Amino acid sequence: MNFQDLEHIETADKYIDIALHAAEKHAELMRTKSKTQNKLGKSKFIEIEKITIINKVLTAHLNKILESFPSIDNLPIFYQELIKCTLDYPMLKKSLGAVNWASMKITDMIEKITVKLKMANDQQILYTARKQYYGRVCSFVKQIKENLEYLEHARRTMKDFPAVKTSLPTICIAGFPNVGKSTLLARLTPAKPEIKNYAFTTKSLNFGYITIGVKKIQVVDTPGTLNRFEKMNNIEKQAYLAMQHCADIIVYVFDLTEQYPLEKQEQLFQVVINLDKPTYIYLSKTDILPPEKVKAFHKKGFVVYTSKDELEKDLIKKVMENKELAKRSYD
Ligand SMILES: Nc1nc2c(ncn2[C@@H]2O[C@H](COP(=O)(O)OP(=O)(O)OP(=O)(O)O)[C@@H](O)[C@H]2O)c(=O)[nH]1
Ligand SMILES: [Mg+2]
Repeated sequence: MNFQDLEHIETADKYIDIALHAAEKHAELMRTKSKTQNKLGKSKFIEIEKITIINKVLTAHLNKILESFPSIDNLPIFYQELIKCTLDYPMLKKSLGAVNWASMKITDMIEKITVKLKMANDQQILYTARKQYYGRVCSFVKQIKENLEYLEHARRTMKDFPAVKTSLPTICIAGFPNVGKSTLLARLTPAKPEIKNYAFTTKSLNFGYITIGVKKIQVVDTPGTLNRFEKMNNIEKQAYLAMQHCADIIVYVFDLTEQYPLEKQEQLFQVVINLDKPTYIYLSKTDILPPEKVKAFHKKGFVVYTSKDELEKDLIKKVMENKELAKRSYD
């Protein structure tokens, strides 16, 4: 899923300006083209052309907004939850409803006003009808001013959402900062995430893909320490939601080089276990650890992987042995 292509949403005033400008430009062209000598007839023709353009331009812009926003209820649950925790979900729905309402109201008026303009038997009636029409159309657009502003805010937020391929079998890598999560991602996949010798290097989800012939497995490097959900920043929330809603398997990375106390890493491991997903343990940095320390590290009920190759082999096996996951492994 990719929200990068959501188009910029203008202000209400800007849409009114665009429509009026287009109508005026069109009218100029029509004035030179109109053959009729009858002044009233010519005015009617021009006014009808103008309102037709206003209607077309405004409804095209408003409908484009509606079409470009995904139907929220049909989004994968990960994105629905992400929207709920980064945006005002009821306001987003209300705003899309308001744009739809304005578009319909504007469309509804076109027939009535065209009849009115055609029937006008003097210039004054014509101008009054036109003025009323402009007033009402502008008022419909201005009534959704805040909704347009909110949709632009939502678009900018959603543009930065991670592009998770929710249909692929997905492995999330979790663990304390600086333990080697991104390094593991780079070892399992061709991805080239930023790897630095300090904590919180990764500030968004990193993606990589294990390719097995025509099949693919998505691997996600998830940053953050997973505090209580309310205390998490947006990136940590994304990471948690990805683990909760996208992960079919979790790889938890332990680091015994004592940057972070083992006790803290165990606490986070418990949070991950509570997600109730198949979980694998990878012990990083074993090349710089005393072998006895590596040997002594056990977790009841878990295999502790120290080799990336062994881990990769078992992860692929796990995915391919599961009929449902294996079926989803085509991009
Ligand atoms: N010696 C050794 N160093 C490693 C290993 N894995 C990671 N490192 C180093 O540990 C540091 C942190 O690695 P990252 O992969 O960036 O760790 P991370 O968990 O993604 O860190 P954040 O993104 O900050 O949470 C880097 O300096 C790595 O080079 C390993 O297996 N052996
Ligand atoms: Mg990282």
